[in-house]
Amino acid sequence: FILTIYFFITYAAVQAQQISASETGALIPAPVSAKYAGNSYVIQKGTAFYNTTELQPAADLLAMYIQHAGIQTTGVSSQASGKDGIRFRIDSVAVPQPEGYRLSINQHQIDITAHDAAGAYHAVQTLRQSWRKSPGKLSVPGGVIEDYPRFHYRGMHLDVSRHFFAVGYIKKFIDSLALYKFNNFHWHLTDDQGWRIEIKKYPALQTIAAWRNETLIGHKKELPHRFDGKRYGGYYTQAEIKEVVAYAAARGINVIPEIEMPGHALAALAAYPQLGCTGGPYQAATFWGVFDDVFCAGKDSVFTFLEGVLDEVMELFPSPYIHIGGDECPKTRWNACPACKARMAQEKLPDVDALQSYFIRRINAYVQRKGRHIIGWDEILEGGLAPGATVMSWRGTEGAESAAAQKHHVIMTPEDELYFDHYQSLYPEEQLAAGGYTPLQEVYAYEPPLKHFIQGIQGQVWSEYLSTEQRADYMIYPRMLALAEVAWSPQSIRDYVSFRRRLKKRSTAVQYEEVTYRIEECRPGQ
Ligand code: TNX
Repeated sequence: FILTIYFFITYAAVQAQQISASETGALIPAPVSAKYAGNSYVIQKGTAFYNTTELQPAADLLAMYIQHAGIQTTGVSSQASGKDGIRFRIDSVAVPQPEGYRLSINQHQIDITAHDAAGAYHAVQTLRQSWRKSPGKLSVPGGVIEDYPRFHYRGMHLDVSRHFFAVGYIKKFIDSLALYKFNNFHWHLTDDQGWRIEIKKYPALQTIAAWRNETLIGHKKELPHRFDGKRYGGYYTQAEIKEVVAYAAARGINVIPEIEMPGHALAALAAYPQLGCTGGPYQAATFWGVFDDVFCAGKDSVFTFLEGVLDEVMELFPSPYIHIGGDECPKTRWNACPACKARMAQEKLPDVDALQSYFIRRINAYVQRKGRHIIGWDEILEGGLAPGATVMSWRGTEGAESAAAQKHHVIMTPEDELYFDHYQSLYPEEQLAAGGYTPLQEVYAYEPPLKHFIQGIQGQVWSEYLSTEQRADYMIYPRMLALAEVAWSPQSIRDYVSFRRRLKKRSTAVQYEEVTYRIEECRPGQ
């Protein structure tokens, strides 16, 4: 009987929300407020655009999406206003929240008022999620949407070291981040298994560090195809990196490069063995893990090398933040290394944790001299935090609390809830994953601690088991959409039932986004 009542209540709630879901146009993340009324605006051949100079890039982006939908517009006019059409303007009084926007739609116009350039990009993505396609037409429901983000930093990470993903995939991923109102792409470019960014000063990073011996890949049997007996890996040329950074910028997304140090450095050591404590020889790792051979903290040549790398990285990435890794650095080699001991004596460092802190502080000072800030995983707290460093807190909340107490910025990246390399169900058919169990609902229920101190949240996509784009998509979608709503929408309107219904609508848009969504209640492959 109780069950019957429970089902009835759930059913009634679903019925009630179905109405509101059609009203909210199935937007993900849910907007702060949406009131639908009046007639739709129809975008069609010849639709005019009006904008202010500042919002030209957002207007261009919208024009491009419309064109991709098969409709020729007249292009973006520099006129500030006109009678009929799509109008962009900036007004930080009418829309006081950073990244905020207001969309006002009737049969004559789409009026976009944005707090700033970022707000205009978000309005464009809301339109892109809202329109309904018919031949030669896109119709956008009439009404007013007011919207702004809950968290200032909304990020997704992608590991391209364990498996290399082509530029085309990276761009598709970035476009998808924009669609769901993320504003940062954390590009994990180096690790033990491969160095993925061209550094002109150090060519062996391309000829050696970018490749691992595929015949030795530990779990090769469980992974499909792509293993053809050749060397395995790849890297992005500097021209490709620039292309990706520009592509992201045109969608309002900042790209944060990560160069791992002092640990997770085996691939770089394979190329330049003199940078390790023992001098090698080393090989790029053939399986994920934590390895004893790391950059030697006793050698000045290590800092010269890393500064040379960072010089080129900072040329390529305008990001105010540069991620220097800092995680999982065993101190086995440092403990046995005369150069490290000499450094500790010279700098009066009490222990190897302090040596790690010395390492990070020295790199931090270099990065700061160039006007940038470092981000590191929470191990950078060990032995004392470098001034101005932002902490990505992945191992529970202790690191976050300690960093916040020291008035440092914190981004929550918790492994229990936001590691998308974990299993999504307990079905035995699930594709091989790193371990862990993080179903969609758990991501959706995530609530970060210390709201006043944290800048925002980020999802992690570690790729040891993601040997193909399809496998990566399967792990990313739809969990990334749940995270988008946690990061953007007010907590008070978060509602899993509504989210699931909106998600179902979105997943019918598969072809449009060229992404295969994993629908949670289905078994894999169904
Ligand atoms: C931990 S979190 C890692 C990665 C692994 C991941 C697997 C962190 C900073 N490092 O190297 O790929 O776990 O879930």
